[in-house]
Amino acid sequence: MSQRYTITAALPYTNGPIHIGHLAGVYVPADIYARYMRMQGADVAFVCGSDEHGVPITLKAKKEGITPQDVVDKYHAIIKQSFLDFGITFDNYSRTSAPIHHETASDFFKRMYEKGKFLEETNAQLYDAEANQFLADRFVTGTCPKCGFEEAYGDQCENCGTSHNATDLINPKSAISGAVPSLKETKHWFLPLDQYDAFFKEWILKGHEKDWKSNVYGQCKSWIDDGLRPRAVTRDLDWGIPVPVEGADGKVLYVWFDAPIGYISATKEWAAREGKDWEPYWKDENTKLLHFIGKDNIVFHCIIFPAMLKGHGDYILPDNVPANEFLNLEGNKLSTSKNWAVWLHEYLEDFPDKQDVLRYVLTANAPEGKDNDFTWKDFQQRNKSELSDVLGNFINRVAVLTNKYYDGVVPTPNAFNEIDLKTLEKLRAYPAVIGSSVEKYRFRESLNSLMNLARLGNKYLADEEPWIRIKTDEERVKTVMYVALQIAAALSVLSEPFLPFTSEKLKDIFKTESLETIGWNDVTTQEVLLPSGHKIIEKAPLLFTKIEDAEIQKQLDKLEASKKANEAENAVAEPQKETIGFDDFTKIDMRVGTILEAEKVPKTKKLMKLTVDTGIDTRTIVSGIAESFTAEEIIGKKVTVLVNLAPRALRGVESQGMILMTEDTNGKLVFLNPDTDGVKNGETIN
Ligand code: B3M
Ligand code: ZN
Repeated sequence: MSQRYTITAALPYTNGPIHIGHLAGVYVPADIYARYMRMQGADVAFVCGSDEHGVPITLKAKKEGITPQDVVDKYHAIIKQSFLDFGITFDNYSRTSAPIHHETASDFFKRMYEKGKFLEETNAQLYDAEANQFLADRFVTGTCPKCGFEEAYGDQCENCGTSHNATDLINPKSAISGAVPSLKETKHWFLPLDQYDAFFKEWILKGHEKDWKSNVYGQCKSWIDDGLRPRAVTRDLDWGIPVPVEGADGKVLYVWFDAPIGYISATKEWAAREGKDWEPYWKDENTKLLHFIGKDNIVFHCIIFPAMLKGHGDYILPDNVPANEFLNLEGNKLSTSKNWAVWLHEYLEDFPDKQDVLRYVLTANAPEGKDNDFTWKDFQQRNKSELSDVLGNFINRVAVLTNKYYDGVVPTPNAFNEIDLKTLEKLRAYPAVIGSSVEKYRFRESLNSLMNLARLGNKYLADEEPWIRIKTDEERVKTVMYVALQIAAALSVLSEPFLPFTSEKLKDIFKTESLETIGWNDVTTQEVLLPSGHKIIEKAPLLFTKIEDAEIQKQLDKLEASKKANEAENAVAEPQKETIGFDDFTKIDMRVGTILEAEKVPKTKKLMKLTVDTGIDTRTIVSGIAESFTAEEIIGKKVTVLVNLAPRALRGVESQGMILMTEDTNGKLVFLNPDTDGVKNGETIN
């Protein structure tokens, strides 16, 4: 019986599309792992789905003036499609609004309730009297009691990861009205985490010190050491799964109670579709349950959900929770609300055939042990110097030379010399080397090993120089090309978890579909992967094409636009200057004028020399507007001129006044122009 794996990837909140931070932290590593395990012959259920409840959805709906259902329908469709197009091989992508999930989550709660696993308590909770609503989770922000971060949510601080109760926040503020909340009594059901203290000490502190990642273990230890406290698992909200017990009208399950159960519902839905039994995937002690998540979800997957599973009693516990740290983008934290992100669905529009380039870069840069940064320059660079120059180059050489020398037919080798034997021996070691890194969740390392195999191929060809030897020793070249072809065939198999689209192309190039399938371990055990006489493709497509500077610039411009839009949204007007008397004001002489001529001041970036008709005279004014306008577009423009400003010399040109300007949200200058034809030059402004 093959090893069974239940692999879950965090259910994305359906309040926005997927971005590269989600991909690097969760979905790409989870997919590599699932694909690899399937290639090992494991029995895999890889499940995910949309997290459609919770305050983030309600807030988004409020902001856009639509219903929460509209929000989740919109983003569920986008997310599901983009995962598919990106080659993430979920066995099932479900959603928490599905009836099977409502039923599963309700039953789960009821069972725990009946077993007396909750505390029922009435106590004071934060309340927004203006909005007539209790404030939980993201409906309230305040200062984190642990780290002092000022934007912590009611249930969690995203800065230090701590999970707390909303009443723990210092200086809480309603996210709906901005009001300072009052307190109001309400009844809720609490999961008494403190009662699980001994269990966690045994299970995590003793049991997983060695095999869990140190960032995950460390966070868990700190919570357990701090002392676990009861957590409310119900909320006074109208969006979510109704609390299925009497006396709970108007209450729903806390989103973090229902969401992880979504993994179970997704497995059930999948099993029903496939005619399988879902239960062994969640109840058989031999099944390995793995949760791929980002670091902000650690407490929920290592403490709260396991306490639920344990309290319920029928379920296995996670074997590992390989959480990643965060990916930043061009030096700044990724943010859905600030639109500081590379959105997957937009990436796929801009780079429709480059899924693997992004998969590659996100894996090579994965924030495994610490936060990491994605930059577009690095993306462009790695596509060139790693994917094209290393992998693409090797495959291209092998395919081209095989066609050139042997009409695309794998030659029959002669006796192997020591270098050939060493190379083949190294080749056979790769499945274990790459695989053992994957099994330890070291995906960067495993990808690097895969690339080392391509490097091995390149070095072998560079040392053996078949393109030179062909003139003197045709027999030797047959052996060399044969060995190189074996490496290429191995790459077509071993690249599959990481670069699935490339792997497909490689299989086309080397026509492996006409052979018996080469499995992961066959690379080690099979003497021959591509037999002599086997025919490969005549003209191999390029694996990786160049990414032009203009394409990168377009992406950078998009980010710049987001930054500007954010700055504009958050811009606070400058404080008012000191009060002046009316007399001071009357000293200022402003007139309507017209720009007659304009030319850039040579050797300056910003300055323009203008000839302006002020109605009093025609004079020269030097103005710093050359970055915002061309000369042609401003000639003839009506402007406001401060005419009695003391003249001053700018770059040797005397400026006799000043043109009044302001700035738009993109930082572009705008004239204060009296835009009426009837106003004559020289008209005073007061
Ligand atoms: N939706 C949080 C998040 O997207 C949450 C994960 C649920 S996993 C059960 O970060
Ligand atoms: Zn904190």
